[in-house]
Amino acid sequence: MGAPGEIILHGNPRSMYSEKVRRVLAYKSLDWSDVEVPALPPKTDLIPLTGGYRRMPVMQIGADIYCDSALIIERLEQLAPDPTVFPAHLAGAARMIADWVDHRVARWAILSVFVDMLPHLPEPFIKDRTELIADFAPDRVRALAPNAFEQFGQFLGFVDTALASAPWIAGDAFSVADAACYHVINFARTNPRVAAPVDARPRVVEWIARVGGFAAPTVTPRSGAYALDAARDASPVDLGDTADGAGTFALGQRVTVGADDYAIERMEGTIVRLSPTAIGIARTTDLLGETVLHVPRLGFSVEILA
Ligand SMILES: N[C@@H](CCC(=O)N[C@@H](CS)C(=O)NCC(=O)O)C(=O)O
Repeated sequence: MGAPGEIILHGNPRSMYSEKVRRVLAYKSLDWSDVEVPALPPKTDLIPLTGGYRRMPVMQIGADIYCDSALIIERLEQLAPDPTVFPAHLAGAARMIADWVDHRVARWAILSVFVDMLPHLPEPFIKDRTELIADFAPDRVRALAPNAFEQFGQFLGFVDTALASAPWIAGDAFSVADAACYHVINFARTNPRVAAPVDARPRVVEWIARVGGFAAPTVTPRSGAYALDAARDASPVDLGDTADGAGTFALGQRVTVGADDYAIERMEGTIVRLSPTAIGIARTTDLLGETVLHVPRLGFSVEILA
C-alpha cells in the first residue's frame, strides 16, 4: 500500500526528461519514490497505469497518473508552491523556453549524441526508436547529426548569453526554464565531442554545477508491482478542475487523448478534470479500478468520441 500523497516517479536514470523533473523535485526538497521503467516495451508495469502511454517520465500519486514532464512539474508546483519554479515575473517566458527546449533543442542534442552511439546500440533499440521517430533511423541520424550539432551550438550561445546578464536562464530566479535547459545539456555532455563546446563556456559550466548541486531529497526505490498496488488501493483526488475556460470540452465527455508528436498511442476515458491547461480522464480497469490519467493540453490532442 502506497503512503498517502507519495510521489512515485516512473522514469529511468538515463531518461533526460526524467532528469528535468528530478531537478525540480530536488529544488523543492520533495522526497519521492523511484520506479525504474525499462527502455523498451513491453513496459508491463507502466502501461496498465497509463492505458497505453509509454514515455517517461510519468508521475503517480495514488490513483492519479500524470503524463509529460511539463504537466508533472505544474502539479508539483501546486503541491509545493514554495520555492516556486514559476516565479510570477518570469513564468510566461520560462514556460515558453521550456517548451522550445523540450520539443526542439532536445532533438538536436539527441541526434548529436546518438550518431556516435549507433555502432554500440542494440538492434531492438534502434528498431523501436526508428518506429517512434523516423529521423532516428541510422541513415537519417547520420545525415542530420552534423547540422543538429551546429544548432545545438547556437542554443548553447543563447544559454551563455542569458547567463551573462542573470544568474538563471529566465532571469533572477531558478525556474522551469533552468530545469529544461539543464536536462538536455546534461544529456549532451555524456558524449565528449558534444561536451566540448559546453565545457568551453565557464558560465554554463558553473550554472550546471549549481542546478546539478541542489541537495538530494530522499529517493526510495520501488517496484512496478508496488506502484500498481498503490493505484489499486487509492481513489483519484478531486482537484476541483471543472472547466477549460473556452468551453471546448466538458466534464463527462468520452474522449481519447494522445501526444501529438511521437509515441502517439491514444488513451480513452471520460473527462473528470478540466482546466485551461490540463485534462484528466477517468479509466476503469479490472486490474486497478478507477484511475485518472492527466495530460497537458499543450502537446496533446483530445478527440471527442461520437
Ligand atoms: N514531452 C515528453 C517527452 C518524454 C520523452 O520523450 N521521454 C523519452 C525518454 S527521455 C521516452 O519516453 N522515449 C520513449 C520511451 O522510452 O519509450 C515529456 O516532457 O515528458
